[in-house]
Amino acid sequence: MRVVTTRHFIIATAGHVDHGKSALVKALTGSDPDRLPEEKKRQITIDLGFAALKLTAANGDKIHAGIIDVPGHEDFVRNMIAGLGSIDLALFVVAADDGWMPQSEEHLQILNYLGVQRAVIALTKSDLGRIDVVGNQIRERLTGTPFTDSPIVPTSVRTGTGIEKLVNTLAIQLATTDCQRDIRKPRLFIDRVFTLRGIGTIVTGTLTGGCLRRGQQVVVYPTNHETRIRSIQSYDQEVEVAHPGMRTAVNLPDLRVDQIKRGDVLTLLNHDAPSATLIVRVEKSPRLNGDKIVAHPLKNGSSMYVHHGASRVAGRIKFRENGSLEAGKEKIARLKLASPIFAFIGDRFVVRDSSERHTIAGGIVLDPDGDKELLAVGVTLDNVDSLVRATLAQQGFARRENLLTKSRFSADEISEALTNLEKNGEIIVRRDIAADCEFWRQLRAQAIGLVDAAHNESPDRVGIDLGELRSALRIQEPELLESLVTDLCKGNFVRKGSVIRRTSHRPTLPIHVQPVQKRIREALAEQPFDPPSRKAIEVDPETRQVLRFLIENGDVTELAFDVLLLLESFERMKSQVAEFISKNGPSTVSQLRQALGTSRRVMVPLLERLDRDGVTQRAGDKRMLCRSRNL
Ligand SMILES: Nc1nc2c(ncn2[C@@H]2O[C@H](COP(=O)(O)OP(=O)(O)OP(=O)(O)O)[C@@H](O)[C@H]2O)c(=O)[nH]1
Ligand SMILES: [Mg+2]
Repeated sequence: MRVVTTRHFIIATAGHVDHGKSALVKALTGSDPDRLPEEKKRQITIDLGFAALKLTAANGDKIHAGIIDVPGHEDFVRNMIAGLGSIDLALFVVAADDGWMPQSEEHLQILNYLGVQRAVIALTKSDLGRIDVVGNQIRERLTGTPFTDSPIVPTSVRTGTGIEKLVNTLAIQLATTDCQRDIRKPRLFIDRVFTLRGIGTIVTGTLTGGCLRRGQQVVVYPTNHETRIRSIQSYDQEVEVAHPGMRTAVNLPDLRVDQIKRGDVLTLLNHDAPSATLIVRVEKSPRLNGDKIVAHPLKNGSSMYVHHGASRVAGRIKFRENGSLEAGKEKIARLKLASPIFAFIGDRFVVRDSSERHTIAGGIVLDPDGDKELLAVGVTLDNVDSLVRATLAQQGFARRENLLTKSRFSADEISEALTNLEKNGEIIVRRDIAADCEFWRQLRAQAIGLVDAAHNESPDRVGIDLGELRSALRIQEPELLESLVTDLCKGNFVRKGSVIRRTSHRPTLPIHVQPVQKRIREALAEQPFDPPSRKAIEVDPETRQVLRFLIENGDVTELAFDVLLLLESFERMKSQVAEFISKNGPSTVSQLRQALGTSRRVMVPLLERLDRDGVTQRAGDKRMLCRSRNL
């Protein structure tokens, strides 16, 4: 037996004022979406209304659709857009007595800017005639849009004509619509905030990108309020989990109503943050022409309002290239917003003019953080491989865990893309780092150049210090340096401590300082167990260089900064200490000092070193031999 599944979708109405949207929603669902007293009094929709529609697909699957009823009046377009942030299908309404009107056109453009792909057209008030004429007019107006072939259903709430047909048409359309994807990055675009006595603050919105669960820790952007979900309702039912594509009401008792507003986004706690600078591709509808104000080219540097999700934020637009944006054209631009938004790559938005009278453009987010170079214009935003490749090509490299977190792809999908691209030799993946091939090749070549230069310039040095390498390469992220060094060490390089060198490199002193080496050795050999202090030996830059060489190569042992011994002296002292103690039992510093004929200055750090090396160990104020002694 086939298991019946329930699929969730969001429908929003659209269309000119008074064309019968709310009446149609009531006829479809039985509930009146106009809930405000002002709306009832004026018989007009002012703000978003909500209803639920249960349908059954031909195969028996249940279809659960949340309907968002929007206002048609031109004064409330901003409320209308807030309802459209993430819908699956538009119920586009045109009245038979009125035909195509200004907000029919404006709403259609808004749906296009937001990338809505599906619509069912209700030709309302069919009892008032002109079905054929208006039907043809609608068809003509939809030509060239994604709704070219969308079904048109004449309806009348007066006579009941077409309502059943409309229900069936919606069911057929939704049965072949893909459900919203679960990429484990839930975002609830909040469109209502209110309080219920005894329950506290409730926010409602359309959930996208992932699930929300009762009890989860969440954060509200852009205010960064962290809180916990006490309970969730969907279509008046308590639920444990809300899925993408559901109208969702969340109880957040720890937040006050005045701490949240429409347009905020509720999401899980994560490392991302909202941003006020975005790189976008912005377009002006080719449907705008003539000398209407809305058709005027959009000037570089214009102030405007950006509608994203349920939010509306003032901002300024700056095109990458000079010049204005004309109807039918698109440009890459930087948006600077008055308040940050939590956007992902591929999110759509609508642009309205600063007086909020006209819808003037729309676009898609290319880089939600706007701090990187612009994504190549030709990138396919809905292809994860292409996006990963382009992102790495643009920024050189990324830490795997930070790559494309603000995108419409899940962490698993991104990880899989990395594996595939690496397998095809299109990118480099090393440990926690993914990089563009060319970037990696250059970085590697630069690093090798620096190691070789260090060997050439200071043949007496073991190699180059990793800190030095990091700052010469201007690397900020320790993970990148780690991956690079690991990569180099798979080839002809070795790392010892914090130094990297060519495997073949043997440090040598330049000829002209050879006499200095001789002098130092003689000075240290004169009283081998109590040699002069470093200060006395290291009198100029040359002796400093040679001493460092001798220490790095192990010819001179550095007991303390100021106490240096020739290696052979150190070895002799070590065996004499061991011999003395094994003959005389545990001994004090002073006994050993006298026995070896040295000073406390040398003996104290010597014994500390022998303790560390596991030759001796403390026993009160005496030293005894270490049990598992390595001589
Ligand atoms: N004759 C007739 N009148 C209708 C029909 N549908 C709606 N009306 C009337 O048209 C008027 C407007 O209907 P609404 O449903 O409020 O229109 P709307 O599109 O929601 O309007 P806004 O939300 O303000 O944009 C009301 O007086 C309805 O009774 C219909 O099928 N036939
Ligand atoms: Mg209405």
